[in-house]
Amino acid sequence: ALRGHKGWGPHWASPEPRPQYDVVIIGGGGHGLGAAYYLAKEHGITNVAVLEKGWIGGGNTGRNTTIIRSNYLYEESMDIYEHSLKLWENLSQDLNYNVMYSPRGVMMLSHNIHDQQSFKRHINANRLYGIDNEWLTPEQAKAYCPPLDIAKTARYPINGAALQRRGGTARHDAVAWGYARAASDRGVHIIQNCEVTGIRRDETGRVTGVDTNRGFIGAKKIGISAAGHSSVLMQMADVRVPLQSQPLQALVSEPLKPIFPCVVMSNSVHAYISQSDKGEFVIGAGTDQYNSYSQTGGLQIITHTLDAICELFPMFRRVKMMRQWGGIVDVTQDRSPIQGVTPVPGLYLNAGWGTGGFKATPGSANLFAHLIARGEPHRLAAGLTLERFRTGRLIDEAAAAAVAH
Ligand code: FAD
Ligand code: PYC
Repeated sequence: ALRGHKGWGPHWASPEPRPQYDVVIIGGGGHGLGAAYYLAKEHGITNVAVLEKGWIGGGNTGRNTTIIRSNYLYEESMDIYEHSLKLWENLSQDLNYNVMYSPRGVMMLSHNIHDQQSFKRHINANRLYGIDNEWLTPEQAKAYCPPLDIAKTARYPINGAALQRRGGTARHDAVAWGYARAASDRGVHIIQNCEVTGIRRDETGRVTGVDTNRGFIGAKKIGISAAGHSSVLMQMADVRVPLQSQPLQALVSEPLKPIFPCVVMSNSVHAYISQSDKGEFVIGAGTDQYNSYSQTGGLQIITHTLDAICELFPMFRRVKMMRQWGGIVDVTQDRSPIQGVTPVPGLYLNAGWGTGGFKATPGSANLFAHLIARGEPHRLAAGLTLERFRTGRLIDEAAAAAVAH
């Protein structure tokens, strides 16, 4: 069918780097590309380069299971994730690029009284803050997701579920491509195969640019949005950050006819699943339990995850798996992100999104652009700075992260 489509140009330009930019963003994932787009669109700053060591979207943006939701516990989190969810709702129109946002509902299974109490606490907090989230009985959960086994004799019986109906999924690489095209159209330079190897500063300590495998590139301001390599890059500016990098894996099945209408997550048994528009089951696991920069991950983790999927949905026991991969997630001790200024003048950090930053892509990018343009955090991200690790006022979202760490 594609033979009829001739003369399609590249979606974004691939220019040679300029010697000097107003802003250099390190990392061509959704967060970095999105920040460049919003810098141009909302702040009129177009002398911007996004430097990506591989190909855009080749990091966690193109490796994640695309679950989108805003059902977090604390106001600092609800602010940014709900800001993001609202941007998702209109993102395809904004970018004129179909990111296939599908609000099919995210259902989180409760297996014991502890889960139930925790989910109800989240539901109450969300509803008081104007965010949709509701409690379902096991029968209501099964009506929403017919393949679910709710037998009391099941290996992991469920006693209810929390449902966010506005949650859902999107097409991950379309998010990178859509932001790249829209940013490039506004004059942003997207430079792939350009690895940052050093951050240079002047005698006052202020950033002056970056060393790369394509030479020195000058910059008045630098934004780091490099997910699993955030601490590696911050080290180049002599700053230690409270982040650990761990592999997180996912896998997909052979394609099947549409059978799975929503997203289901179970934190207690460590599995989450949805069905892509191609028909594949998209399945994810908890993180590997040790730090690593490997994008492979341990086989025992996904074996355990598939055990759980087969127990929750016995009808899937004979489905074959097709592909497995890993990404490197940057995890903070409170499972909340870091966005803010750093001790180095002109250097801004967006990191620590760990296992849950895909859903945050538009919101985080939008607020990171504000931070870089204005030099101070947006009201909606004001609680997410590095400062909390000094004061001890942590934002513990371990339960809402919903992925075993
Ligand atoms: P990335 O897309 O990783 O972009 C960072 C980029 O920086 C990379 O492309 C990398 O190559 C580049 N880079 C690194 N070092 C350098 C350097 N020195 N020079 C130049 N470039 C460099 N989140 C959800 O909300 N929902 C989910 O369902 C979900 N599932 C996940 C499943 C898996 C298996 C994984 C791995 C993650 C999942 N996440 C999920 C988390 C989510 O993917 C990430 O938090 C989010 O995509 C991070 O986006 P990013 O743009 O910051 O990072
Ligand atoms: O944050 O919702 C999430 C998530 C699901 C799978 C991995 N992360």
